Amino acid sequence: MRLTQYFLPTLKENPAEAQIVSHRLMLRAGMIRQSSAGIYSWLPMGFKVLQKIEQIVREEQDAAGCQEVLMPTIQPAELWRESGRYDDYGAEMLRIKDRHGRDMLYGPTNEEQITEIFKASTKSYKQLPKLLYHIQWKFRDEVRPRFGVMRGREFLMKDAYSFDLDYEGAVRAYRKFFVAYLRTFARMGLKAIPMQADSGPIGGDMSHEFQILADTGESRVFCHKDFLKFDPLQSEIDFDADLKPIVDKWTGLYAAADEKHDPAKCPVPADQLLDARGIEVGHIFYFGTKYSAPLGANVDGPDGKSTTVHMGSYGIGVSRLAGAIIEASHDAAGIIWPESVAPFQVGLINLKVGDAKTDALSGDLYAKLKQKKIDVLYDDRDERAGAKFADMDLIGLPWQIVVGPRGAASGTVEVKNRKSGEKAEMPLEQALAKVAPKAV
Ligand code: 5CA
Repeated sequence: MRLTQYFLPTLKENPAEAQIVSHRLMLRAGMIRQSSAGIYSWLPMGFKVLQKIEQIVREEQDAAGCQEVLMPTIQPAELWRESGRYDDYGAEMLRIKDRHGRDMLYGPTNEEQITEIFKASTKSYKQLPKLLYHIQWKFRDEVRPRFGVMRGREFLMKDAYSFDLDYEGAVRAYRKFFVAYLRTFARMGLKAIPMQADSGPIGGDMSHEFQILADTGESRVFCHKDFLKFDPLQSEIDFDADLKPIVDKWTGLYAAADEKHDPAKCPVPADQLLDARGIEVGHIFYFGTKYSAPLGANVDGPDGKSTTVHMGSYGIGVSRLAGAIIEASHDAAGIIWPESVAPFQVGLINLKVGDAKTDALSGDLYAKLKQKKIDVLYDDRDERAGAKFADMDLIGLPWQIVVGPRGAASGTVEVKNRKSGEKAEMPLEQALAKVAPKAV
């Protein structure tokens, strides 16, 4: 993509309304634009990141055996009356009437909707277990929408639902999501720590929230320092195998959010306890028959008797993750994207647009990168070098290749790694190999 053609409305100044760094940087890097309180448009670069996050979430859900569906954003109130949540949910739920005066709502979550879909077609235990998910916009009329996309009113969530014949089956499903979540966040370069949690309005008696550590996190969290040594991507996972050992390893160490932490009862010695702030990026729940019973989701069991299915639900804050990743990975100059979610892998800077040699070398590199299917943003603007460097650091692409008149004369370019800050002069072919070692 040529920057002269790209829609990237960056800001020079810090926007006054942004209280935390990810919100500031997302606005400054032209990723999002506020529409109204807690509701955002995603501009090309922000949308690209959102789609990359979504794709990692999707791949890990699929790997765990979960099947993707797409449910509507607008739901009928009847379903929520059946579960009893229509009144319970309170002012956070956006209620709408259609032209016939029917009560509708903009879904804050989809337990009722998915249970209705499941129940319409599943009659026998032989059709179980089933794991279904979708990635869809939600609306919650939060009292205090803030921190940009981190606590929005409209936000993108991956929500998955499991259906099993009994408690044991539901625990197996719960573990699949638990492990898939560890992998999902690790692939985004995040250290996510599962913590026992309250289940809030979703209900249920087994629940973990996944918190990533970042100074600006909304909640204070406490956990054993050894968590930082764990690597969920170390080995391949067979999701059909018994996942209890992995879950036991991750739940065996102490971790608790503030409201669950009692210093007097904490089993971890002070020198091994991490006292940090966290951002909740995922939350999983087992709630048994809380929805299946009132909505009548029953199947015939092996003994021929009608049995109410056991359910769980499993959420990931997809749009929140865009902000959370920035909170966890930035410096004074801007964003530092992990490669897996970066909007482009390479930023190519032509330092002297109009100079025949730098234009030719930059154009050649641009073509070669595209040929290798490397996503590249080519800064072909006629701007000062300082402004170009500042913008490129702000948007935080993993690699920068700088083509200047001096290097162009000898056929060399400068390659900079955004994260380490390391810079080196090298010939063009070597630069290509450096920024895209795996490319064909
Ligand atoms: N039905 C369950 C799981 S499918 C559920 O709704 N869980 S939740 O309420 O915990 O939300 C799941 C995830 O969505 C949270 O962990 C958080 O990462 C994200 N999330 C929740 N509220 C917001 C919000 N207002 N803005 C952005 N992300 C949010």
